[in-house]
Amino acid sequence: MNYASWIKMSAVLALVGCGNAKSVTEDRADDVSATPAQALIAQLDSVSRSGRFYFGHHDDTAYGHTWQYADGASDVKSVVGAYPGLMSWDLGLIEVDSVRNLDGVPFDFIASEIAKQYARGGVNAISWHALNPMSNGGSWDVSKAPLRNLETDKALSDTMDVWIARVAKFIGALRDSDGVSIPVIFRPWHENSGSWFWWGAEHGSPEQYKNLWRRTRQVFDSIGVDNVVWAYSPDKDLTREQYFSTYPGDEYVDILGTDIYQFDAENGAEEYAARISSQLPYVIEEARNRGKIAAFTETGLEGLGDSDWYTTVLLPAIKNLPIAYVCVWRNAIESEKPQHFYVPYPGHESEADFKQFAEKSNAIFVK
Ligand code: BMA
Repeated sequence: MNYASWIKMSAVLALVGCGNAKSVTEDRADDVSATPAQALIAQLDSVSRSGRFYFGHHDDTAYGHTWQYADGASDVKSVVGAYPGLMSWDLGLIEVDSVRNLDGVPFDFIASEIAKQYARGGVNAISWHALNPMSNGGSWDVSKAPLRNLETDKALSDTMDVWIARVAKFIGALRDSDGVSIPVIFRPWHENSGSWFWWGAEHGSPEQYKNLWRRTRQVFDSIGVDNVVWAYSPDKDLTREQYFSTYPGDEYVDILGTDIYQFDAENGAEEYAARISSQLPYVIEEARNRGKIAAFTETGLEGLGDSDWYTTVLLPAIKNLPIAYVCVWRNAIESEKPQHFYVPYPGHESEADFKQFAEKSNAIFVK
C-alpha cells in the first residue's frame, strides 16, 4: 500500500495500544476524559494523517545566530514570518538542580517559552543531555558505564531516580497562563544506537538500556506526571531488527522516531537521502501497526553549506512520508559556534529557499 492510501485508510482507524492512549478522537476538544498527553497524541496523529507535519527547531526563541534572549525573537520567524510549529528544548543539568541548562538556557525561561508556544497552538518537545551519574562528566563522557551498574549499585540507582524525578517534576509542573497542564513530547536517552552518549550501544546491553527507559517511566508514573508523550529515537543506519533491539516496549513509547543528519554539504545529500529512505518507511510502518505516531525527531545540515537544502534535499526525502514532525537542531550564537546553525538567519544565502520550503511544503509554522 502506498502512503497516500495508507493515510486515507488509517484515518478511519482508532489509535490503540499507545503508552498513553485510552482512545483517540480526531478532535481533542471533544474528548473531555483525555489526559493532556492523550490530547497531544490525538493532535499529532491527526496532523500526520492529514499529510502535514510540524516543522521543529531546537531552542528557537532562546537565541539565534546574532542575538540571545530578545523577547519574541526567532531566526525562523525572521525568515518566514512565523514560529516553527514545534519547538525543542533540552533539560541537561536540571538533574543537578542547575538554574540553566547545558547551553546556558534558564529553566524558568524554557517553562515560559513552552507556555507561549502552546498558546500559539504549537507543540513542544524535550530532550535530556543528562550528566554521566558515575563520573559527573557530560552525556558524552563514556569513561564510566552507568548502564552496566544501575541494577546492582544502589547508590547509583538512587541518584538516577533523583535525577529523573527532577526532570519529571519540571515537566509535570508545566502550565499555561490559566494554570492548565501543558502536554509535551519527552525524548529521553536519544541516539542510543550510537556510542557517543553514556547510554549508547557500546556502554551497556540492550536489556540494560531498556531498563533505564522503564526506570524513567516508572519514576514519572510514581509522581503522577500525565502530560508526557514518550518518544524513542535511535540514530541512523539501522535495520528494523536493530532499531527494535533496544525498543523499551509499546507500553512505554508513543512516538517512534529517528535522528538522521546530513554530513558533508557537497557530497552528503545522496547518502542522507538513502539513509532516510532505508529507515523512515519501516519506522512509519511499525508505528502504524503498533498504533503509534512516527516522527523525524532530529535532522539537519550543519551550517547549510547547500543553499537549496530545504527544498532540494530535505523536502524530497520526506515527501509523502506520514510523520508528525521534522525537527532541526539549534542556531548557536555566532560568537560561540559560527557554523553551528540549521535554519537560515536573515542575510544567509539559504533564506529564499527556506521561505519557499515554508510556503510550498505542508510544514506547519505558527503565528
Ligand atoms: C549538540 C550541540 C552542542 C549542544 C548539545 C546539546 O548537538 O548543539 O553544542 O551543547 O547539542 O544541546
